[in-house]
Amino acid sequence: MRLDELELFHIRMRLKQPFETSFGVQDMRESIILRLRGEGLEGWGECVADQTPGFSYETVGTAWHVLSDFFGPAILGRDIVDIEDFLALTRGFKGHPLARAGLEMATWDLLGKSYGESLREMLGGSHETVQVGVSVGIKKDLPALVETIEKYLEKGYRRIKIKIKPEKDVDVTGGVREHFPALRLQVDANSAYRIEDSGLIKRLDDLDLEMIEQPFAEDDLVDHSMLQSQLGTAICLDESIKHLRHARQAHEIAACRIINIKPGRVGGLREAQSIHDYCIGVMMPVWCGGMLETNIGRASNLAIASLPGFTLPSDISASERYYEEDIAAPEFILNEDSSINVPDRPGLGVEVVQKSLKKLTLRRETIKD
Ligand code: OSB
Ligand code: MG
Repeated sequence: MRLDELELFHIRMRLKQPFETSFGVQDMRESIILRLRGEGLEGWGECVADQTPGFSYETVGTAWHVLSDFFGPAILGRDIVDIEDFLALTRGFKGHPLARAGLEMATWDLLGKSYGESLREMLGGSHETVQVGVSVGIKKDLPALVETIEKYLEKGYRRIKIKIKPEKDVDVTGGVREHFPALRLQVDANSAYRIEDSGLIKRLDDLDLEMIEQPFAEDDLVDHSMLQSQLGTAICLDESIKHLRHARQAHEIAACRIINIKPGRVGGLREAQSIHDYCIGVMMPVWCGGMLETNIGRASNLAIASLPGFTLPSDISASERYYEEDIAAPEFILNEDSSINVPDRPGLGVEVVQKSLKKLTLRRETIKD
């Protein structure tokens, strides 16, 4: 298949509720939607870089630059048969995993449509539904947090993750545990602590948490290992794992017992699949993290989370949790058993709603070979 044209759409969408993490509050989310054309077909992708470098050093601006000046020109006018061909064309470039993953997603969608295979089938997914939970942002106080959690439990979610940051950690988490003694509960610090805070983190150890996600900075693998050796609770790494080799190194020095796989963060679905395969081999459970995606990215996350090693509930909530209006259909709904169905139509299995995309687009660029 010859790759003819790439279009980038810088979109901005208002979240239904502001989402607060240790690195900031977000009420709008910006991202880049990609349309890749070839053989009369179109593949869609979503780059999960945000407007600010809070979660990752990448932003909409840096991703736009590398997609438009490097990644796009490297693949346009070229013929590809499978995803390996795409990877070979972009292998010469360093870094920028979020940008790379957005383009890889569009390529998978295009290949899937051309071969008549769903992304789940192409990746080797074994489940038709994926167990999911909700990631709840930081709230102003404990009652507000408890009320939010109650609302999600009523909707049918059976696993809750709460975001924590200094001053809003042990007491808040302890309060939630008191209200919901049997809840599958976990926390995510998004790198807000340092090794000096180990005493504080250890106080979370008695709260019967499923895991403590990314307490330290992304390049602090050794410090995570020191902390893990002093905890009964599993550490889960998110930001720290950007390659298969990070997963291997984290396992070898026991820096974590669980990995959150985000295809964007690791540069794409192929790398996500490799990490998954490695984790199966060393019996490390994995789950799929979220980046407040539109239904395009959500379809991709569901496909990867259908692989057999994804044994813990993923941060993939129903569409209605995120935006008033999405840019792709159909919307994803929560099943009674706290699962979401994996799309089974060719490629990602979602349709872009042109009217909504147009309305939410701030800037657009077409790149031809
Ligand atoms: O650390 O998992 C994270 C959202 C943006 C950036 C980082 C994270 C998150 C989430 C949201 O937790 C999960 C979702 O998409 O529902
Ligand atoms: Mg996280």
